[in-house]
Amino acid sequence: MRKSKSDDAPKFSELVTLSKQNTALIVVDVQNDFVDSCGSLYVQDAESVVPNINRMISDARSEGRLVVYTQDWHPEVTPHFAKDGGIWPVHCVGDTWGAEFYRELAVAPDADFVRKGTGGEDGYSGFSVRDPQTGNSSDTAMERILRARGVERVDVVGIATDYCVKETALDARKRGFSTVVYCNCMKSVDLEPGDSDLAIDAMIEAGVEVRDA
Ligand code: VGL
Ligand code: ZN
Repeated sequence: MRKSKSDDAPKFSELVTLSKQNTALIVVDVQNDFVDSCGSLYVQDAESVVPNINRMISDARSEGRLVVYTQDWHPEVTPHFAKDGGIWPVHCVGDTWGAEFYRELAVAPDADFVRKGTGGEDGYSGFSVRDPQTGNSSDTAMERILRARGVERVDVVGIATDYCVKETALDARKRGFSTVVYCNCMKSVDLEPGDSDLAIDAMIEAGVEVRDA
């Protein structure tokens, strides 16, 4: 006998999972120098959002969704650092403790990883880096990884709200991805008081959805 239509229809829970399939999670720079209180560019209270980030990672993995981790990954000399003409203390030098993922971050071994700044480039977005001499921008592997998996929407979490999270979210919007950031899954450097609010305003302005996880 022919099955009735309702037998074939996906259950609500299956629909929810299906609708999330094209959503990837981007975990931005949850590294010792930003998150450990001994780190050289410690972001106040960054460790407090790590359990929320881990919950997002675990949900994404249990639904079979793509998780991409970014890492700030600088050479010892780069115009990104104050000692070489930039504004930042030395941080996240490749292959040092400061560049390692924070010990409590749930790192999925089969995930994708994008390292930024490896050739001394500047910039904050997980999608692109900028040559400090020419000012030319070039893409990281991020967009290719997302497109190869048919991703249309990205959830962006991590450090820091006012730099790498913001620039990654803005770049995601520019490239046509629906983009969501979660207030309880990010923290701000706040070089100036209010930078966090300015970053959130800029993201909303660009069409990024801002909410709690
Ligand atoms: C970042 C400052 C310098 C970040 C990276 O991950 O937000 N901030 N380098
Ligand atoms: Zn950096």
